[in-house]
Amino acid sequence: PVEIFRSDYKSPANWVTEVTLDFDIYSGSTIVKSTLSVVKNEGSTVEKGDLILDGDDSSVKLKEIYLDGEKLNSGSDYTLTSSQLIVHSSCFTGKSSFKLETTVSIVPEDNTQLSGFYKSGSMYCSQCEAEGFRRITYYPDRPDNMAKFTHVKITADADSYPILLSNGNLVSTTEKDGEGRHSAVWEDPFPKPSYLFAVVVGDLGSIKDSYTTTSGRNVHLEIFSEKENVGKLDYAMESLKNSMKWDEDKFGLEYDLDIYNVVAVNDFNMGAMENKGLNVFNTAYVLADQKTATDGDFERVEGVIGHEYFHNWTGNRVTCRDWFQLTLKEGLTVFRDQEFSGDMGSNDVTRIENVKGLRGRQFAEDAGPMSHPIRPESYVAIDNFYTATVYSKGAEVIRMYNTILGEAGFRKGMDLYFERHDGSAATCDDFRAAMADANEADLEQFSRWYTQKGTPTVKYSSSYDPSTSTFTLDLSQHTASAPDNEPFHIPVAFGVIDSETGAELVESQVLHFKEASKSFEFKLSSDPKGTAVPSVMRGFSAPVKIVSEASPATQKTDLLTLAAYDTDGFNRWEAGQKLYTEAIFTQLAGDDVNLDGVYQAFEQTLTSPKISDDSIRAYGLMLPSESGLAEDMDIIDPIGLHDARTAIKKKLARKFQAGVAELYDRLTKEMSGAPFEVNSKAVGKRRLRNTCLDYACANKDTDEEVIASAQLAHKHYFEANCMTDQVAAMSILSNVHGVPEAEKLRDEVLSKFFDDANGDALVLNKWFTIQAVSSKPDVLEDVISLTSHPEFTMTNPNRCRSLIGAFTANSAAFHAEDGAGYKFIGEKIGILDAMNPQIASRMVGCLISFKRYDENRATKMRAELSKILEIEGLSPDTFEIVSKALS
Ligand code: B3K
Ligand code: ZN
Repeated sequence: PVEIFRSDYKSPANWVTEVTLDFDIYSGSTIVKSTLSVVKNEGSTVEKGDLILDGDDSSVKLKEIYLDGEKLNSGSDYTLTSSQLIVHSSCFTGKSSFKLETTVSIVPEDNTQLSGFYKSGSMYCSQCEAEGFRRITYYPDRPDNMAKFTHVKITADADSYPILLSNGNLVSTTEKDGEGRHSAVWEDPFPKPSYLFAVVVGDLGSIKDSYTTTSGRNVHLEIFSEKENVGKLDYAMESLKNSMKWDEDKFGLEYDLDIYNVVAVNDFNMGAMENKGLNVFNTAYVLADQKTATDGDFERVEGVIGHEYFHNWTGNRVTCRDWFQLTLKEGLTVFRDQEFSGDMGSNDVTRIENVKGLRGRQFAEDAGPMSHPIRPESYVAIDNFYTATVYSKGAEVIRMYNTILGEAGFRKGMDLYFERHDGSAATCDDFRAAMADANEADLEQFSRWYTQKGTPTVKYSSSYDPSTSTFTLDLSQHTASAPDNEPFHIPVAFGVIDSETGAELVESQVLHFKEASKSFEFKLSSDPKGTAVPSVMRGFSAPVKIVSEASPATQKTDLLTLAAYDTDGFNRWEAGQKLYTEAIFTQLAGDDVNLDGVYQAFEQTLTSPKISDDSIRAYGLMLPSESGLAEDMDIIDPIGLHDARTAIKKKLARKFQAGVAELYDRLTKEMSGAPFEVNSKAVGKRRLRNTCLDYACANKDTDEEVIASAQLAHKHYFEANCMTDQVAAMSILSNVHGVPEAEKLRDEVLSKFFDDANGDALVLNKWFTIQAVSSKPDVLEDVISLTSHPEFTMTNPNRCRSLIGAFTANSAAFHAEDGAGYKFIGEKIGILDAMNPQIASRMVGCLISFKRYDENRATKMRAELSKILEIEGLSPDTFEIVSKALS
C-alpha cells in the first residue's frame, strides 16, 4: 500500500473540461462509454505531460480507446496498470485540446464494496466519493479536476427500471424500444469533480414537492425510495424545504438548479452523499415515521438532509483541491447542519448533543493511534479519514472562527470565500485567508488547529482580591498526547457568577488565549455577595478538555453555583455532568462517595420551575456516557466504569424514587391522548418521560423489584404510541436476566417487536442493536446466535453495524476479560474485509486503542490485530488502520 502526502500535491499536466457518458445497463454487465475533452494545464507543476486517468482494474475492464477518432495501441500509445491508464503525451503533442474516447465494462452486480456503480436490492446506484468514479470508468479521479458533464445517457430495461436518474437537468427521454429498453439523457451545467457524479436506476416510488427560491427559481423537489417506503418520506421533504430556506436566510445562499432529487438506498456505506442535484441517502437517514423512527432518527434525518443540501455550496460549488482538504467541506458543512438543527429546535439541546458526541468519539480517536489533525498530512486509504476528527472537530474549528469573529464577521468571511472561490477547488488555507481578510483579523496562530493533532487540556484557577476588586483567571494549555504542540489560539467564552445571588459579575465575553499560560484580570464594579465563580468555556467554545485546579471542595461548590445560576445553558448542564463524573470516579476508586452535591444538583434539575425545556431537564438528569467518562481515564477499566456508573444511577434512583415516579405519572397523563408530533416540545416530553422510566426501572435490588421494573417497562411498551417509547421500554427490558418472571416479559416484548416490524429493515436493525448492547452477562452468546438469524446478513452495512458494530459499543461486554469479545470481532473483520473494506476498516477501530487498556486486555487486542494483519489480500483500508495501531 502506498502512502500519499499532503506536501506532494501537484496540479496535473492536463485537465478534463467536458465529459459525456453513456451507461448501457444489462443484467450482469454494464458498458460505460466516455468522451473526455482534454486541454493542457498551463499551470501544471508536473514534468511529464502524459494524461493520467485513474481506473481500478478489479472493477473496470478496458474494451476500446480512441484519441480524436484514432485507435490507440497498448504499450506504444498508452500504459495500463492496476490503478491507472496513462496516455502518453506523444499521442497528443502539438494539440491544444483533444478528445479521448473509452469503452469499459463493469459488473455492478458483483460490487460488494458499495463504491462505484453497484446494485442495491432491485436498484442500481453509485457512490463515487472519495475514489469510486475510478471503479466506473477511466478518469482523472481527483477533486481539483472540475468538468462539465454535458451529456449522461442511461439505457436500461424499461419495465424493470422505469426511473433513470443522474445529476443536473433532464434533457430527453426515449420510449421503450423493440428490445424493451429505454433511455434518458441528463446534463449538469455546473462543472464538478468526479466524486459528485451519480446515477440511479430502478423501479422507484417518490414524493414530489416544490420550492421557490428568493430570486424566484422554482425548484422541483423529489424524493425516491423503494415503493413500500414512500409513506416515510414526508419528514425528509419538510426538512429539505427548511434547509433551503435556512441557507437563504442565514447565508444568502440559494439553490442553483431546477431539480433537486434525493434517493433512499438500502445498501450504503455511510450516511448520505451530496452528489450535485441527486443526493443518495442511506435509508436510515431519510425514512422516518411515527411507527418506525425514534426521535433520534427524526433528528438525524433533519440533520443529514440539511447537511447534504448545505454541501451544494460548501463542497459542490466550492470543492476541495485535494482530499487532505476534506475538512474544508466537511467541518464547515457539519457546522452549518448543527446550526440549522439548533435553529429548528433548541440551540442548547443541539449543542449538548453535539458535544456529547464529540467527547465520546472524537476525543477517543485523538487519544489513540489514528490521532490526526483535522487536515491530515498523509493517508493510505482516504476513506479512512472520514473521521470524527475531520467532521466533528473540524466543525468545532469552524465554530471557533464564528466565536472569534462574531456571527457578522463570520458571514463576511463566508461571503468573501464564495466571492473568491465559487466554481473552483480550494484549500483550508484559502478559507482561513477569506475569514482573516474579510475581518482584517490575524488568524496566523489559528492555523495550528489544522496542523496539530490531539485534544488540548486547558487548566484554570481563579482568585479574587477584594482590596483592588480584581478577579484573576489563570489559564494554561497543554496537549498530553502531543506534547510538542505549540500553543493554540483558544477562544475562551467566559463569565463570572456570584454564588450568592447568581448575578453575572463579569459580562460574558470571549478571551483570546494564545500562550502556554496566561492570567486575565477583571475589575468588578462591586464585591460579590458570595464568592465569584468563573464560568469557563461557555457553550464549549473550543474542543478541549477543561480542568479546574481549585480544591475539590471549592470545585464542588463552584459547580453547584454554576448548575443553579450560570446564564450559559451549556455550562449549567456541564456543571451537573461534572458533579456526576466526580461521583462516578470516586465510586470507581472504591472511596466513600459523598453524594450531597450530586443529590442537590439532581433534585434541582428534577424540580426546578426555572427549567422550561424538558429536553434540557432530561439531559441534566442523565449521567455522562461510559464512552465520555472513559476519556477521563488514563487506563480504561470498562467493567469497573460500567459498574460504578450503574451504582451511582441506582443511588439516584433510590433517593428520588418518589419524585421520579411523580414526574413520570404527570407526563404520562399530560401526554395521553395527545396526537403524535415531532417538535422540540413533544420530543422533550418523551425524552424526559423516558429518562424517568429509566430511573424508575433502575431500582432492582430484589427479585420483586426486578419484576416490578419489568412490569413498568412492559406497560410502557404496550401503551406506547411511537417508536421512541417502544425503544425506551425495550432497551430496559433487554437487560433483564436471571428472574424468570421478568424474563418472560422481556421475551414477550422482544418477539412482539420483531413481529410488528414485519420485515421493515430499519426497525429490525433496532431489534438487533438493542440486544447487542444489553447488559446481560451472556450478551455475547446472544449476539453470536443472532448472527445466524435468518434476518442477519453481513452484506448490508446497516444490518452489520446494527449487530456487530453495536456490540463493540457495548464496552463492558466487548472488553470482557477473557477476550471472547475481541476474538468474535476479529473473525468478523476478516470476513468483512474481503467483502467491503470500508466497513471492515471502520469496525477495526474498536481494537486499536489497546494502549488505553490494562496489559491483559491490551495483549489480547493486539493478538487479534496481528491475526488480521496476516490475512492474505487484506485491503489497504484495514491495513492502514491496523498497521498504524501496531507500529
Ligand atoms: N461526503 C459524504 C461522505 C463520503 C464518504 C466516502 N467514504 C457524506 C457527507 O459527508 O456528506
Ligand atoms: Zn458531508
